[in-house]
Amino acid sequence: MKAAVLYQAGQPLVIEDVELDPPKAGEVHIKIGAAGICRSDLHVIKGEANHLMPAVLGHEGSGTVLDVGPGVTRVKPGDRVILSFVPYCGHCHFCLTNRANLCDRHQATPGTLLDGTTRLHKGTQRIHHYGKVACFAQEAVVPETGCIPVAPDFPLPQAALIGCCVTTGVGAAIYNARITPGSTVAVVGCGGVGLNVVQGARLQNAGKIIAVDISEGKLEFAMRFGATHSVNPTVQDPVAAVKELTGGLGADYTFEVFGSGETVQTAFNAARKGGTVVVVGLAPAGEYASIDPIALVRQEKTLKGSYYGSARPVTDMPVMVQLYQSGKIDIDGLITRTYRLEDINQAYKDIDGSDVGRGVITQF
Ligand code: COD
Ligand code: ZN
Repeated sequence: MKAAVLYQAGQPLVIEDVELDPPKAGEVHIKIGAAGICRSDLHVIKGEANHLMPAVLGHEGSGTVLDVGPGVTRVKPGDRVILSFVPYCGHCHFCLTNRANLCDRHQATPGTLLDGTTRLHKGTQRIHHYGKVACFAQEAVVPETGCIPVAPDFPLPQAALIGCCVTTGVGAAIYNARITPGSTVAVVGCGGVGLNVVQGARLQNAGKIIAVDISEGKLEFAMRFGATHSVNPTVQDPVAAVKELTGGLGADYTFEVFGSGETVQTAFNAARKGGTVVVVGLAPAGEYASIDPIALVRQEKTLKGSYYGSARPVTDMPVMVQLYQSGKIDIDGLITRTYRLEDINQAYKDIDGSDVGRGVITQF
């Protein structure tokens, strides 16, 4: 089958034939239907995030079950599924305490399936699976716990986006921050994930939602997704602008949704006394944010991370499906460009385009 393989950071992805072994116990063989172009893969492509190579990237995916390995009970051939990039073991401390997004076994097996081996290879060379999804390919083998069934007619691109940007962004707003009605919110970075933080804040009935982004196009998107104000840091100081829009206080909740030390500082400094700062982005390895410890204590700010929207994929992704189907969140409006798998390098070149909400690969 065809896959986009990353051999070395800084190099383009290579579209080529690779071998995919059949699913083992507890695993599922998937025909990929859609794969989103998320910045997290780009962090790996650029070498800003470390990963075992060679690797098939792609962690925002959906598809149809082709066949299942021994013991699989949750899905059967023909089922349509959202793929979760944090499948879980069900036995570790975090799974047992309702935080499966932090599963120990998942984190201890980067680049492989949960048993520590790969199904992808090219002859004797093994190829790693990014996020246990590896959906920049025609097919994938994934753990059963990474499959969330949807109705047979649920659209595959929308299902893929629920697999990452929707759940990560909306979840950060509703499960992690638990934004309260009428409060003020600032979202630093309004790409695919940040726009979902914006609509998550709208869903929580936030009073003011301030979008902060260096791209005018993304700011326009944010206004369509529920932002009430926009701030461009290339034109004005973002911290001063957020303070001015919040009566000099700073925002009740701020979100960092780009992944850099500088934007973490912006989010921290733009929060009011007693405010909550939620960091969603992963800054490049080795980069640090400088936080004033005095401000942290004397201003009683809360600084917290959020991974996968602090959601429990198996129970919370169906919630996202419901929110979409009842018109409470917009996913259609995010999908601005579709691509063929062979055009994936172009799709990553387009990611910063002002008219791009989310690119999606729909032809494999
Ligand atoms: N100030 C404000 N906005 C900025 C700045 C800045 N200095 N620099 C860039 N931006 C904007 C860009 O213009 C863009 O609109 C936005 O930030 C980023 O959007 P995208 O679409 O490129 O990125 P996303 O939304 O696909 O991904 C954002 C993440 C933060 C999720 C990603 O970058 C990341 O850090 N991922 C690692 C965390 C993780 O693993 N999450 C789970 C899988 S996604
Ligand atoms: Zn992602």
